[in-house]
Amino acid sequence: MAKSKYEYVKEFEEDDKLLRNVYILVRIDGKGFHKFSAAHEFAKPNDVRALNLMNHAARSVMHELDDILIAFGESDEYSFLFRKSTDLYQRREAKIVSTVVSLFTSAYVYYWSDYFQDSRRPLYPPVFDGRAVLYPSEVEVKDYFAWRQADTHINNLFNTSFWALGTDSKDKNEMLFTEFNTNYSKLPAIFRKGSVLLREQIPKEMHKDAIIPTLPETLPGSMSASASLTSSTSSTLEQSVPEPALESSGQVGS
Ligand code: DGT
Ligand code: MG
Ligand code: MG
Ligand code: MG
Ligand code: MG
Repeated sequence: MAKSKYEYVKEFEEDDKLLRNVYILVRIDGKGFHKFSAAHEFAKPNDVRALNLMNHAARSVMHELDDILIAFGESDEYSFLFRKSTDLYQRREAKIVSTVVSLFTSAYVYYWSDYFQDSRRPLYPPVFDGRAVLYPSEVEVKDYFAWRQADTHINNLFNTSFWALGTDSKDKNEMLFTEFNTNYSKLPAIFRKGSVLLREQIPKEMHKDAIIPTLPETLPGSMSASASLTSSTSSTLEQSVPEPALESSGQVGS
């Protein structure tokens, strides 16, 4: 077919291919969820329905995009790590980020009523933004997840104390325990540590539907929504994220 005289406009599109052979990390975050959580009366400081809905939306993303190895979620955000070798959309940044954000958002709305059973849909359309960051090695990847999980912990300790005390406090753990009968370390792990989704290695010939990522009950180390959490964040990630474990079976997730 002959080129139309209009086709030159295609030349205005910019090449946004991401560097090859490095990890692609996509993080999405709810826009204005301070307001969204108040409008929908999320429980304070943690609403387990909202967190489980986030996890379900992230599972949908991992189900669709096979090259995501691990995902970490907390609050109104989720991080997705792609394998170094991914050739999804020839690594075009806009295509990758927009697909993750769109799929996450539509799943969030689609599954809303499964978690908020007293309402058919949100009061207004939730919005998520997204960005891609490149990390050259496992060192940065581990530190990235350690950073996000430290954020979970710091925010949760602050928020738990804040809502219990009505104010900040010097010795939060002690006050929570002695005055509010709350043992911080016994709070649900999903509140203190966030959630991890791991892709389990399965034989190639199995149908794609068989690999819907699940939330494991127990993970090596401490990164789990429900397992008992003891070791430090960084040592946990060392066990969960090194490349051999990501690229091969067995070490993580099952
Ligand atoms: P942004 O991201 O700059 O558009 O603004 P926000 O308002 O989304 O702020 P962000 O992302 O830094 O903080 C997340 C907000 O969502 C924060 O105000 C707390 C709220 N949020 C997240 N999860 C929960 C929850 O489980 N319960 C309640 N009550 N609030 C939550
Ligand atoms: Mg923000
Ligand atoms: Mg936000
Ligand atoms: Mg946020
Ligand atoms: Mg098309």
